[in-house]
Amino acid sequence: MGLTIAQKIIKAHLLSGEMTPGSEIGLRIDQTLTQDATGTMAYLEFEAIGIPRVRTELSVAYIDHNTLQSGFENADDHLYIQSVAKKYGLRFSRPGNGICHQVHLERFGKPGKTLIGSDSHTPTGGGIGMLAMGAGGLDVAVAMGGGAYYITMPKMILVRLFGKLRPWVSAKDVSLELLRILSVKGGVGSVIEWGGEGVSTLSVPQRATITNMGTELGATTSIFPSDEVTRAFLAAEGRENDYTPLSSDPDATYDRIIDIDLSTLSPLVACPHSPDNVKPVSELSDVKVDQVCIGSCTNSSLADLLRVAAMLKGKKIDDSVSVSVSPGSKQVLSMLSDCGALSDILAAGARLLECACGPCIGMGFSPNSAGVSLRTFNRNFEGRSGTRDAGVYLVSPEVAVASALTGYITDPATLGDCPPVVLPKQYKIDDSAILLPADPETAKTLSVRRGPNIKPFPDTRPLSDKVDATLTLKVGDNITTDHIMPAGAKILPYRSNIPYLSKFCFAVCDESFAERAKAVGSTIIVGGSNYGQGSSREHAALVPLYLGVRAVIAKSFARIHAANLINAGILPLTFRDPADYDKLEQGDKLSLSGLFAALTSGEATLTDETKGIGVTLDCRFTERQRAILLAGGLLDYTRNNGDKKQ
Ligand code: MIC
Ligand code: SF4
Repeated sequence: MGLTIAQKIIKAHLLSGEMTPGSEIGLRIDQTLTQDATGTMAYLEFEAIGIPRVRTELSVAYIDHNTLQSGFENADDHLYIQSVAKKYGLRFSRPGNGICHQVHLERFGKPGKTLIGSDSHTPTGGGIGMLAMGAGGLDVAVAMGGGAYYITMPKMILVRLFGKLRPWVSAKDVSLELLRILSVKGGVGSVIEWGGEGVSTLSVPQRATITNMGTELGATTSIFPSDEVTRAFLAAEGRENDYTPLSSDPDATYDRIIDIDLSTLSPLVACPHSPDNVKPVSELSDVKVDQVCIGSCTNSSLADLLRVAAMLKGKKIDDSVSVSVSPGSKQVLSMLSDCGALSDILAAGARLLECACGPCIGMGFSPNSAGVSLRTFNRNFEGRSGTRDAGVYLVSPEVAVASALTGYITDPATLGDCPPVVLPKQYKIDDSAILLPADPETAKTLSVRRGPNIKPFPDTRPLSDKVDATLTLKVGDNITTDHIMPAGAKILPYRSNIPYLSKFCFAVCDESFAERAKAVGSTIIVGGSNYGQGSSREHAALVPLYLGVRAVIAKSFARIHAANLINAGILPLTFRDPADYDKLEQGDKLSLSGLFAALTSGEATLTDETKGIGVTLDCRFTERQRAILLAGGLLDYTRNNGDKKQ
């Protein structure tokens, strides 16, 4: 039987398991990436595993999230990561060099390779035919040490593209259209593969926008074929040797096929507070706009910003709108500057921010109170921008600029002809901001710089047979990791300080949660479906661990978060009958007994002591996951099993 693109890469990297959807597989990982907000913890974990040098083909540590240095914390963490990279054999991308996903695509990604990154938008690499997946920091640490990365063998969804995008319609609209069709949970357990004759009409930056936002569907990853368009992109980056063609077999089979005719799409907008709350731009023309942010790993390529510059050339941004532009990389910024496009952007009245995540993660440029912010980003979860009552709308660069010019959400087609953008035959290559590691001999003599912000990993404990706990928090569907462990400029500097971070756990939903959890000492959280969607931050598991959370019971979980809970030694359990969710109330005293037997039988009984009722829970885990849970988390499991000797 023929294979899909993802199945081919999986087959070539399979270390354990069967390629049957639903079963656990272990993959050899060729490349890893980290960013600084998750990287500090990932490298502390890597150090704790105790391996002298990374064992991947390539590992890169990027600094792109915590670049606002309003105290010593972020600067200290940068130095820590820089010193770790030098000692343990990683490349180090300096602050200002760009957003990890954009830089990795430009300088390091290779078709057919596996990549995991401690950032949920790592699937951006699927734009050049990589099997690129987001993972928790601990999983990345293990992979850096040469260990396998485990996922559930995904189902395959093929999105067949026909036709060609019309002027003013962009790759972002393709992503939003798929979110409209599938919702934020429609991709869970699947790889989204892009095919059909329309693929050849899309450039690599457009493909990367689309694979980037596959994350918002909950997909394991998204991937495009590697074809002549990929070759031309790699050649323009001076890396034609990294090209390999890659396509699915003609007789490959898919679990689902979705057809999208590119020529029928119109500009779309994701309204607050979810990326799947999608409406046509034409329905939103009454919405007054206060702020427009252009950038993020979704839409900050040279192609995107050349379009922005061409649209702004000779025009003025409306007085009522504040506009920021954050180029995705130093390469993009420098080329914009060389060709004069940057001057067009500045002359129109936009503010230039550094090449980093910036406003996307609430690192500055928060909107005014109750403000309307249009962003070319990928997430618009409540509070993420740093302003609790702001309304964030996700749009293409074209809609962003049109709206910045008029002050209202605007269909760019009303502006007349779409200015053409020509991509360069050659990108400007300057890797001077990517520092190389020391050679193995010198590395032995180097020490790691650890600032006072770095606090120890939270205490773990092996699983006990009985857990008595209070239902300290009950939440609804689609709870994001931004709810569980908010980010933003005020909190992000403490990503290596779990005790401090814990004060903000769930603050978006319930400000007193952290206090209550601490007071009761042992907590169970109850959630709805798709619990833990969004980012890969393992802090959304480590902080609950610190606060005494022993289990999360939900209708269903997002992939990376479920793995992070297991890695932290917290039980992710699901309701056998989702209707039982309604029977449990916040404040109830709960108990889970006979857990060792439950791990074997796959079924646990929760007793609600307050109500005097029992509820059946699904407790099915793979042998490896059971062993991790019993050991008290992946760190203890890895240490006990001597994975470092691999
Ligand atoms: C995000 O977009 O939410 C982040 C910030 O990039 C996260 C990682 C983090 O929380 O540090 C992600 O997507 O994984
Ligand atoms: Fe950075 Fe935003 Fe991309 Fe996350 S989604 S990596 S915060 S730009």
